[in-house]
Amino acid sequence: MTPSQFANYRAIILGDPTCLGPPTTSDVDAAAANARTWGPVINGNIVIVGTDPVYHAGQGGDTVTRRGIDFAIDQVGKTGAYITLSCYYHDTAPNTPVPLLDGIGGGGFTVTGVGCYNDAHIVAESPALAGLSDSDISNWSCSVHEALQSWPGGLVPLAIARDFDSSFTASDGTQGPPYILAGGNIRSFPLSLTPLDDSAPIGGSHTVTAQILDGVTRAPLPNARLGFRVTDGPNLGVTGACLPLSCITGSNGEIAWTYTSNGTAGSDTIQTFYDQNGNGFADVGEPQTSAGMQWTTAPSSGPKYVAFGDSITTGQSVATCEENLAVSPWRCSGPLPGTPYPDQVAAALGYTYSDDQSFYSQFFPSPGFPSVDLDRVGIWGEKVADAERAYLAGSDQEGPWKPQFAAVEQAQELVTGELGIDDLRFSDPGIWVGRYLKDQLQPFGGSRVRDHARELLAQQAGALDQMFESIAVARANGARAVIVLVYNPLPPPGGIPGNLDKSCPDAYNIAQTLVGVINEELTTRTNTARLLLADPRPAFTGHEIGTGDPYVYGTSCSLVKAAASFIPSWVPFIGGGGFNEVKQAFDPHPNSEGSAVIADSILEVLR
Ligand SMILES: [Ca+2]
Repeated sequence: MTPSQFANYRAIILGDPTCLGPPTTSDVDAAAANARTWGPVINGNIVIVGTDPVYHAGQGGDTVTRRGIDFAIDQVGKTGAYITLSCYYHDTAPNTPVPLLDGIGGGGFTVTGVGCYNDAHIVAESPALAGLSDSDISNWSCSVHEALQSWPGGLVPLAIARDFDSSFTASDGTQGPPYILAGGNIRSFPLSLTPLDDSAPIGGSHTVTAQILDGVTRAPLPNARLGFRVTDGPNLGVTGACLPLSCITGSNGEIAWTYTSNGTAGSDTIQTFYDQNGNGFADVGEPQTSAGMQWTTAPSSGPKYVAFGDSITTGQSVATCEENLAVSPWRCSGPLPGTPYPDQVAAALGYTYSDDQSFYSQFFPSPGFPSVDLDRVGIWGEKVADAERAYLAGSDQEGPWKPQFAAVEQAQELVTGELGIDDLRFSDPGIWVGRYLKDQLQPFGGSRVRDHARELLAQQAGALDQMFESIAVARANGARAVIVLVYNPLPPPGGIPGNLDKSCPDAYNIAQTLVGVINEELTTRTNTARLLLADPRPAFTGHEIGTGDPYVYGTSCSLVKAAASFIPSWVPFIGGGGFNEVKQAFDPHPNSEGSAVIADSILEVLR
């Protein structure tokens, strides 16, 4: 199942199979195998139980199960979780990781066996254990099978194995490792923190508010000195500020504490403690509790729409591409003969954009940029290998403009694009003629073209990984991402009635093989990453090179003519005269109509 399928459920329940284990059961092992798929989906109430309430149904366990499941499903439109560890970790060694929980709240749970422990104590208020008292959950023989030693900051101990050890001091000052954790609708008592969990882009500040109550009267406790610290995560040990500055509570029993992210993404655990002895440390026995904070890499501002890719994206044609790397990140300067598809998508979605090609050439890597909604960063002839190299270097090889993948990571609302077809030497008719055409004429023609294309593609697996990782960053910003499949610009055999050029079917077959290999790869990766896929290929049918109403600039599918020109690439030969005419005749780039149908294929999947 995919994350979105898990997210359709009201709760994920991994119940107690009546004290099985150790070891774990096959059902739980199956859940552990894809813990990072379903775990991050959980955004509702969570309860994690380190015992076997089903076995003890008659001793209060039935209520624990019912309350826990009611709690998990309580938030409409969210996915909660009720998970028991049953007896899987009974008598296990200290600090044993729990792979089953790796996807929850940033992961990092460890447990220890506690023998057969019977002194259970509730240390927070939550519907997850509503109506139950310490005596209801104690003396089950055994009440506790395993206790937690580490867990993400957004979860709060609900019940502890009191006095098993002094590894943890609860919000009421009692000691012992927790064996029931909860997240969501829970408030530790009498010392609590809000918000219990939050997230924000790196670099910002975050404020938590602690409140301490009188454990008996429940009235706010004044004159209490509270301490704060980040005990785990990227901002471990950070200095923050209290309000009031003294960190001593007033009549409302509250202190706010603010700290600033150091710019590293990750999950912080923020602790507050009642510093009863005033030594600035959280001593054993001083009430303490914690909250979680997720720092994300999402920038606080960036373009709404980033369009990456190769020359299909740039809007140029062979005829108008005046190669000038000094001034143009699109690799071509000069007027655009057609409207690039990203501009058409932007217009349809109401994004503002600039037609001024000089604008991107002045685009240095600057976090403050840009002021327009569309950042069209496709580069003529760009390979995914080029894009990866530029990204890793932090600057483009050919100019001062921002690497495409760095731009992708800033997208706030939408990313579109594709790369990779040029890695297969699609724009290199020299290899078509020198290698592919020859192979095409072999028995079982085409398979060697495909094998070679796959070989070339396999060499770029890491670059494609980077492309999809950068898209994942944009996804974390909240952007949608659409991968655009590559069309075949050449007419199929018989596509041009009366066409007598015998090389056209070979040219078509070679192109079809190359396009097929990259599209297969892009489709697999797009589906794995759960992105959207736009397929403009059907719209190009009947509008290929040489047809009456072409959506591309080329006019001839004659590979023989292209061969005759010994074309090194689609970029025009400077001062090339007749060579340029042949290249123009074979030009595969989309004209305005071609760009329009690509734009339509994107808009269709966004609806
Ligand atoms: Ca202290």
